[in-house]
Amino acid sequence: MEFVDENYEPKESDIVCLFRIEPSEKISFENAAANVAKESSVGTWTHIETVNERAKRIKARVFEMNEPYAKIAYPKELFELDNVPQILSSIAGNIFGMKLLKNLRFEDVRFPSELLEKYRGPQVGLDGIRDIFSVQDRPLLGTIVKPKLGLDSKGHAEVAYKAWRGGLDIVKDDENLSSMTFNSFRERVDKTMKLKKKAEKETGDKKEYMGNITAPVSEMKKRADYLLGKGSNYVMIDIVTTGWSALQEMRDYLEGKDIVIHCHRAGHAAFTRNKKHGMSMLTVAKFTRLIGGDQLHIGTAGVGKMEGGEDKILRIEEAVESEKEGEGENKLAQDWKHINRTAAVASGGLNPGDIPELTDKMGKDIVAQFGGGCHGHPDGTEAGARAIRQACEAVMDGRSLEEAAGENEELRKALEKWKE
Ligand code: RUB
Ligand code: CA
Repeated sequence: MEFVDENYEPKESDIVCLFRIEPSEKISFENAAANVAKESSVGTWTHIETVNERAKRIKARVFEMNEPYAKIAYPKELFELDNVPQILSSIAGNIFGMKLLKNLRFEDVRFPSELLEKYRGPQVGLDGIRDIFSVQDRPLLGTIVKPKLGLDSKGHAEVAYKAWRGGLDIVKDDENLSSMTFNSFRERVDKTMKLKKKAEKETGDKKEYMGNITAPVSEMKKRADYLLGKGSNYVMIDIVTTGWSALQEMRDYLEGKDIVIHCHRAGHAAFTRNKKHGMSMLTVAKFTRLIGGDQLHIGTAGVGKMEGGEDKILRIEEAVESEKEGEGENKLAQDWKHINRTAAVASGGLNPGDIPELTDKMGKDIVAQFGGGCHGHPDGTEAGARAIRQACEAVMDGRSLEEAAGENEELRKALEKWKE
């Protein structure tokens, strides 16, 4: 069986993948690419007598090589189209461990229409999220209650209340906060939702709380229902640690409930960070949008505490927020058809002084989150939230932060604390 065919024209119904391939010393690039196509579709390491006509027909084909990149087309028959774990067991499975390869990175993917049709995508999506808050013309602003762990449910709710009062739209749990001995999920939800309503009354603005429901799936369902019962429009899930099957199951479970799924990506960098090996965050983002994550952490172009090149982050933003991705070299452009847009979440080490650069690069269609950059304000959480809101408003009005700081003490103190 031949796995390289540069004359092959990928069909609309194929899944197409872009890989970055580094062969081991023993073999050529072409041979390495052929082995990726082989092991990820129908073949194995040696000639086998059981190969039938179907296997020959549905094998994957390397159809374009631009060393170190290769594009591989996978006929749809290789997949159970509505089963993301199965799809990834093929195209992102055994191949990463082959001795014939020094490094292998799954860079990009394009889904065929027939596959898109099997998925619902985000239920609320970026546009629906903007409608929840009636905020169209600025980034949505949020905070993560800090310390990550340590506060009891009462302390948690009070911090959340201060952040809302100060002008933030969204308050979220941290990725490792679920139901703790000192801060149980239900008690936290009760107290936080109560103060959310109070903050809404006092400010006249819509506020939201993103409770972290991360747990085994059966428990996540109970926790999602609990949040819904308390009037929440949001759930938060750590999608890497809970896994693709969990996200699929939860998206199905929440169908018709008009709830936003906030996807935290804690753990992604274990396999997305190495530029030569693993799977790109772009690919993670495309699968997340396909399944139906409404909000996804994608990084903070140019600023912040987390690793991730600016170009890569802007490419991910395109993948989650555009209706149709633009064509380009070493790129697979998706037409998202009926799939709603996912809101890009910029988070990780942000402070109010970062807002000009952040919005200049990522635009205003982001959910910007500030943990330490809110609660670390010298005058506390409420002042921190005010400083964030003041910075955001100044930037949206085309004014410099320095100018706005002249009129706003909270912003002035924030800039002073976090100046480089
Ligand atoms: C941010 C935080 C989030 C990070 C994760 O807190 O707790 O978990 O955004 O990183 P802080 P990423 O604002 O204090 O840094 O968003 O890159 O996945
Ligand atoms: Ca966090």
